[in-house]
Amino acid sequence: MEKQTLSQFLLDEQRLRGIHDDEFVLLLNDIATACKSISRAVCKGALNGVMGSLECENIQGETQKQLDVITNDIFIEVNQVAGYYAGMASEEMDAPYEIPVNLRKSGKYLLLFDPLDGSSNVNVNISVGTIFSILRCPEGVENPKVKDYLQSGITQVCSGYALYGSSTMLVITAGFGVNGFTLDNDVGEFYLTHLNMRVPEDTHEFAINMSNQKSWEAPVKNYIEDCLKGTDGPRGKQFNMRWVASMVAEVHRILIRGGIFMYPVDSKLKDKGGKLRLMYEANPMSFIIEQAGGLSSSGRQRIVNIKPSGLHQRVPVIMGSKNEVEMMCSYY
Ligand code: AHM
Ligand code: MG
Repeated sequence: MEKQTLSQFLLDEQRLRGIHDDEFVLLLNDIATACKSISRAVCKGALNGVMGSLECENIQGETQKQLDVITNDIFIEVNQVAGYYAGMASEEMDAPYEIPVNLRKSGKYLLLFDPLDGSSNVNVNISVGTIFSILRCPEGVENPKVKDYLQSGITQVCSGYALYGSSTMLVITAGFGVNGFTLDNDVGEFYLTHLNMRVPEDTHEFAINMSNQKSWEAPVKNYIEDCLKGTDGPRGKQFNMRWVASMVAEVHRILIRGGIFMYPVDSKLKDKGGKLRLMYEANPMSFIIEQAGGLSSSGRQRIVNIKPSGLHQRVPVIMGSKNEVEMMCSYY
């Protein structure tokens, strides 16, 4: 079979399945262009002299890396030109970004993103990624305010991530399954390589930052304890553990071979509500995982059902293989 580029794939879906309008196909091409550009910036590594930290912190009080800011600018610049968006919001910006007046074209959508997730890994040459979520802009709103962005994950039109790993990949869903594309650097195009990705329902692999163990809440402690008992314990199997500290890499591994990813709330994070951000990380990744047949929960409810109360809100995250997430949540 001929190799299909991202655009050819989307146009085929439009023609054969009647999904996506022209604007949506073009909009995803712009997302892909921004990710290609970020991929180049990340791949150049120390050659560009931008691997260090900046003096400033983002709204979450985290020290920003130079690349956090550079990739944030790339994502805005590439995606604002065509006029699909009424506004944008990012993990790296305190307030929503207002589209400059000369570029405003009554865009239908809102773009939310984390331009460089896992950026603490960038100095040590470990995979990082970009995560994005597209929402509809409420009808009649031309200059969206924070409240216009506070929509539950269930309303997402599209979400996805780019993984800058040993190869660069773009994985997307628009509510019709999940498909993965690999960047051919010689041609500068994303090609379809992973059609209709499905998360295996069972797993014996968990991903959690074990160094937080003493601060977890009881259900998480009990669940992990049972996993660690191996073949003699209640789970009756030997578990394996992985922790990249890069959510995109973790979720991608789970899409390929199954697993459960957890960033629970712990006593250190209690006031914040968790570590991961609902709008930029948890919701877009939940949409992907659920579309691939997996589950995503805060432990107490489906993440995409959470009614957001703030743009930078944090939530506990448990996602991955269906049967394992169900098992984990039964400990709550
Ligand atoms: P970031 O958006 O500031 O990079 O933080 C999110 C990242 C996730 O990719 C990853 O799962 C987690 O933080 C790692 O946390 P820890 O440093 O506690 O291992
Ligand atoms: Mg992040």
